[in-house]
This record gives sequence, C-alpha cells and structure tokens, in this order.
Amino acid sequence: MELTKDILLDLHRRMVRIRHFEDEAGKLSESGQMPGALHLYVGEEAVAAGVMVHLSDEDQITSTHRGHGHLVAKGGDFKQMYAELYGRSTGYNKGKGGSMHIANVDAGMLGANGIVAAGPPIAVGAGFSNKYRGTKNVAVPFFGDGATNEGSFHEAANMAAVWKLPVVFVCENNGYGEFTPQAEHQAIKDITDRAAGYGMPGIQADGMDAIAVWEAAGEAIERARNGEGPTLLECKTYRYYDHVGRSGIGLEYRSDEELDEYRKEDPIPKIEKHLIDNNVLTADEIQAVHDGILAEIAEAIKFAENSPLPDPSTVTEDVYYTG
Ligand SMILES: Cc1ncc(C[n+]2csc(CCOP(=O)(O)OP(=O)(O)O)c2C)c(N)n1
Ligand SMILES: [Mg+2]
Repeated sequence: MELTKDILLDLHRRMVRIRHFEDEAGKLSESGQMPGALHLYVGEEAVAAGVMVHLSDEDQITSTHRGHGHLVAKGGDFKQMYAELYGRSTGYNKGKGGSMHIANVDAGMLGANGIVAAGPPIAVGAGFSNKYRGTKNVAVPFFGDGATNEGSFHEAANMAAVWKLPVVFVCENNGYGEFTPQAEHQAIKDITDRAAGYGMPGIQADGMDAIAVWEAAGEAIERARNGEGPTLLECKTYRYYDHVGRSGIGLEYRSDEELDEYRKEDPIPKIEKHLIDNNVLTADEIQAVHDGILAEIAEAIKFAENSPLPDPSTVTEDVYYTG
C-alpha cells in the first residue's frame, strides 16, 4: 500500500466533509430549526475516513447512533442526508429513518442504529453473504467502546472468527460510553485484549490520525479480502462535543484540560500540516476545499428545508409493519 497524493487528498476531503456536515447539523439542531437530538462525530473523523478510503459501494458497513460521519465518508449525498435529518420525504429514507436510522443500502451503508452494538451481528450477516456468494467484499461494523460490553458484539465476533468471515470490526474507542469513563465500564484499557478470546488478530491505530488509521485498516481489510478472516481494529479517538448535541446537558464528567489535550491532536489540522509540508496543497488550496464543501452544505440545507414532509398516508410504507 502506497500513500499517494490522491489518497492524502481523499482522506482530507472526507474528514472536512464530515466536520462541516456535523457542525452545521449541530447548529441547526441547537437553534431548533432541525428536529431531534444528534450524536455528533466531530473529533472522530480520522476513523471513518481512514477506513472508508479502502471500501467500495459493494463493501458494507454498519454504523451506530453516531452515524452521520460514517455515511458522509461512504459517499453520502449532503442533500439526501440533511433532508433525512429534517424528516423530509426527499431524504435517504424518505424521512422515516432520521439521524439514528439513516441508511443508504445502495452504497453499502446498512444503517445507523439506535441500539448500541446492533451493528456487528448485521455486519456478520453481510460478511457471511460476501463469502457465500464468493465475492471479495468486506463488511465493516463500526461501534464504540461501550458497545464492546454487549452480548451481541461478543456473539458476532465469535461467529465471524469461527467462520473466517471477511469482517473488520472497527472499535471507535473514545474513552466514554455516554457519560461513563471507560475505566468505570470495563476492566481493560485496550479493547484489542479481547481479540485473542475470539481467535482473531487485534490491532490498534491512533484514531486521531487518518494516515495511521488508513494503514492499519488497509492491513485488516486486505486480510479479510484474502479470505484470512476477521480482525479487531481499535482506534483510540475522542469526541469533541458532548454525547448528544454540541454542548450536551451540562453534566460534568470530563475535564476541560482533557478536551484541550485532544484538541491539540485534531486530525484535520494534522493532515493539513502534512499536506502543506509535503507540497500537496497550499494553505489557499486547503481553504478552497473548505469553502467548496461549505457552499455545498448551504445548498443542501436549503434543499432539505424546502422539501415536503412525508405524506401521512405513506406511514406504513417502507417500514416493517404487521398491522
Ligand atoms: C442496547 C442499548 N443500551 C443502551 C443504550 C443507551 N445508549 C445510547 S449511546 C450509549 C453509549 C454508547 O457508548 P459507545 O458504544 O462507547 O459509543 P459512543 O457514544 O461513545 O460513540 C448508550 C448506553 C442504547 N441506545 N442501546
Ligand atoms: Mg464510546
């Protein structure tokens, strides 16, 4: 795997797209313009970008309650994403999925999920299908540190290892499950300690560094594509905003000093320094990337706000309904 200029630009672009998408969504939610609560991905962009650069639309991912970043990185269209968050009929799921159940199956994004650790078993099913059909595709469940305490995660990891499925388990260890520090919800520091218990390799990457994630994910994804079975990839990361929304509900569970330390590790300025130092982009060109994405977002928000709500008569369409 060679880290080319194109890959660097791609990593940067995907992260900037997530950052601005989330910042604007957070503001709209806070002002009451957009309905519902949002679990924002800001700070963790390097994980989604570093993994997704390796995947095509035929590779599947499953996501979490903090899922916008995964969909943006998987090529999500801003218009359909904002429309979905606004509950409009032009959204990816006709306004019926919203933030926590947004999905784009056509591009292999099998869905955000409000149920913690619901994604890994779904990804194992996709991985089984990939293997059964004789494809080279890979399924990647994203999940948090908290999710690794759920039975569904353990069952999924065990089954993927026993059946040597093309699945790469990506743990976004941001050090907290809601407001509970990792040390209070599990007796280990490294989620990778658990990999041996399933009989799969466990590898770690600095989740605040897109290049590091790209390298580690590339290794794990190649193993999976080659039929060598699953890997547990733990990315140590940090969320800059609160568990829900930008400023949260005012609980004091982490220090400003801790946040400041991780702010210094911001994955976007980090890769921008790399781009400038290696003469890939100038500061002006970097600004142009940001400006272009912000303009696209402004258009997408207008599109969402001008889109109709779903017609009430369609309430039972496109959903599981047994009535
Ligand atoms: C099965 C289940 N239990 C509890 C919750 C409530 N809940 C929502 S997010 C969350 C914390 C998840 O922590 P983690 O997996 O580390 O993800 P993070 O929010 O840090 O990204 C909890 C407990 C839920 N949604 N589903
Ligand atoms: Mg967490």
